[in-house]
Amino acid sequence: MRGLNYVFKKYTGGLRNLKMVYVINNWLNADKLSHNKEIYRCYGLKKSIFAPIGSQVFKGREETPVWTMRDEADRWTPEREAEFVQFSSPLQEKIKHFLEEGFLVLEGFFDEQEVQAMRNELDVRATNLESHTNYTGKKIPDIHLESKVIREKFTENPEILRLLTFLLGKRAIPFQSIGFYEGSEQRAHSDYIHMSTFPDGYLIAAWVALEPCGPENGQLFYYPKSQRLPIIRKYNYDDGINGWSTGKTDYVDYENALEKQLQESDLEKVFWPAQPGDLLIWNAHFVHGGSPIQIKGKSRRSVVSHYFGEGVICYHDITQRPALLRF
Ligand SMILES: O=C(O)CCC(=O)C(=O)O
Repeated sequence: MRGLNYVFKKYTGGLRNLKMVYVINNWLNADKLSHNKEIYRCYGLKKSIFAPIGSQVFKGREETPVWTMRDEADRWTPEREAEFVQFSSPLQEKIKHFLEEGFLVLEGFFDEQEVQAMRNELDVRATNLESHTNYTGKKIPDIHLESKVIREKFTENPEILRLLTFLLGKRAIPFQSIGFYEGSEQRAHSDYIHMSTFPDGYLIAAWVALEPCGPENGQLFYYPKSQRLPIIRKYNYDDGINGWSTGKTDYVDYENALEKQLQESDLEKVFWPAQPGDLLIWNAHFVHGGSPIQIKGKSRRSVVSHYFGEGVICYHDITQRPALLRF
């Protein structure tokens, strides 16, 4: 089975707009989709767990996104309040900031030794071509699956998981990670077009700097309060979806639509000069990106992990696939 998965990943690039190709991939990964049987039933979704899925399936059923995004009246239920008061008061302030602004920063969350240990994990893979499954050559997808150090210190760090679980309002399940050697130079986007949920909003990300970040090596930028922008879903910009095709899987149209939305808003773009060990946590729909690298080839080692909330429908709107979860 592993062999077939490998062949699929390597050779199906040109066929990836065909829904049938993904159905085959879903069959190959049945063990990572079986949890959906119960979840689909719970949300009244009459669909095979192997079938393509996208935001159009939930059209008209969208509710106000979960409390982490907008629903202020619902934030402080007694249970949540009881858990909230167990965090230190500086962390409580950070949590309030997250609810208003869509993100929080824990400066120096990791000490020098921890940063060095995680950076080594990236460096030892720098010359190992097997790791470079991502075509950019700048990233290692799912580095937490191959690096125990990154998994234990970062992706599955109990302190981080506890905070993310609190912020999500559901148990945070590590879904994927990316180790970066260099800045991504990605245009402004929200992760929600890549990783979506029903009900809305049960995705959260944590990002750690492993060296100083600045204009020279493609520091992150973001737009505080952008989580309140209306969600741009695939059906809002791509009408190429039909019974056979996922529609376009590049997302320039999405980026253009978001850029227009940002220009029409009064949101401010902020560049973040992160220091080694700084941890950034952002909301499902928080707009961010990687700024252009001014000194080409300069490293910007960092790792990001994305987490879904337990028990919701998780899917990739951009490619119309159900998300494969390892528990
Ligand atoms: O690290 C970066 O430059 C961007 C990361 C990012 O956009 C993401 O993980 O969603």
